[in-house]
Amino acid sequence: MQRLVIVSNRVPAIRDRKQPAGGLAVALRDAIRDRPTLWFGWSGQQVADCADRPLGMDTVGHVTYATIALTHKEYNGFYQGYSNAVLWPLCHYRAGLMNYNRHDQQIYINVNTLFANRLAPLLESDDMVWVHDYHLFPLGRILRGLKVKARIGFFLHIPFPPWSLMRSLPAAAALMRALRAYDVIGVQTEDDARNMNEAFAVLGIPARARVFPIGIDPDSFATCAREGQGLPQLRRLQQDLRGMPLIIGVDRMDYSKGLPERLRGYDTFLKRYPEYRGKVVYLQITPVSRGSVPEYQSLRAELDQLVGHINGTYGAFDWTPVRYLTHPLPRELLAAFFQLSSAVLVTPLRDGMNLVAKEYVAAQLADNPGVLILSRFAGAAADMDDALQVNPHDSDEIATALHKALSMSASERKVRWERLRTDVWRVTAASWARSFIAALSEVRTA
Ligand code: GDG
Repeated sequence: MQRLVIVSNRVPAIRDRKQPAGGLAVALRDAIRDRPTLWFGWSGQQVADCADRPLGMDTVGHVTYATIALTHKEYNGFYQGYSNAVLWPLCHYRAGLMNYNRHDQQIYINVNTLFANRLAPLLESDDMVWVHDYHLFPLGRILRGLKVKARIGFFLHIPFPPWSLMRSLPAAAALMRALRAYDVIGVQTEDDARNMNEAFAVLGIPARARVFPIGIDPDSFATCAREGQGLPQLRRLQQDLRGMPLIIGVDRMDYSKGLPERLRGYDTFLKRYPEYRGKVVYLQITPVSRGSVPEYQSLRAELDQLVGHINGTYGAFDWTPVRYLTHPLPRELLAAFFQLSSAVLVTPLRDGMNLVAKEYVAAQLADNPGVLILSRFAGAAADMDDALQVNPHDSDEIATALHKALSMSASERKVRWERLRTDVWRVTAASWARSFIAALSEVRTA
């Protein structure tokens, strides 16, 4: 069996190498179960200068992890700067939030070159190299420049915008040309593939993006929900609810997730349907992420303000309309909260896929499933017609969907959930990885 080489910005932390917890690691677990694998990427550590940074090597079973530290300067320019403050907003259709400068762009190229230089000597010609995400767009081209002959594939986890928007990135054409080095280019949805292929066509680049939608491991998430039933925090929340329905939201704190829009939707809901005041609880779990990028700091301030406004306007001495957390909860507890809730709000303005939507479906029980309220602009919406789909910019539509979800008959909830469930169990993390690897293994090496 050929060796698989995974390259991603972050490599699972040492404590997660036996039992992965992160999304990418969980997604790939099945695909690499019995395949010799090398996983290369950033260790998560920052060092003062680049003189002394050996590759960290650690082998667990048949997977070898090769990691490298970044300097503070590289972390700021490559990760916080170009990846998260230029490519992330642009790919989420938010060119106005780009914080572009040539200096960070050069550091981005430098770090991709560093990755390529350190990875190339580890590669063999019949390896299958699978590069992940926007941090590493140019990696394949640089590896080819180092005469790497192995097959190299690339998967983009986030959306890809139309060329008319993409070209606001000064180096957009170079970035597109770099993609040509990959033997297989994968994206999440038909929309993303259409946009990327349009850009290739405009630039006369002979490359083609294909769709490989990602999924979750639904059995293991359902098991999490079962295991969470014994947790004391679940019982405490249940007692606290005193029979009120629970609405839930779980998102990294990111402006792509439509959090202010969602809170405005809930505000409109309480305004338009006063009969729900004092009769419903909305729990929003929003672990802080990328907290040193300025846009994320202003998002946090906006959310603090909106939550305070809603609780101050509608709250009572014995009722808090929004419960808002900014720290992560254990996976089993999340899954158990999903099962307890009557509805979930997943309202990104743009999202590559959105795994929370799929996890919510996986956590439900057949006799009393909750309702998925889902933005049309999440990649997941393409295959989830039975969710209540909303435009997150329209707070009235969110309010109407909440009302519909909380008043929906059990039979309609079951019918919708059964159909959503079929899809969540059909396209899984394992099937995603298998089909990408199959596509890569069909490529003939040069
Ligand atoms: C990127 C793309 C694409 C969240 N809070 C907690 C927690 N989470 C977990 C969720 C879920 C994961 O984090 C988030 O995944 P998403 O897909 O929703 O979003 P991104 O992080 O933006 O992921 C996205 C994905 O890559 C895969 O290709 O779907 O579009 O943006 O698993 O459950 N987990 C725990 N506690 C929390 O508080 N344990």
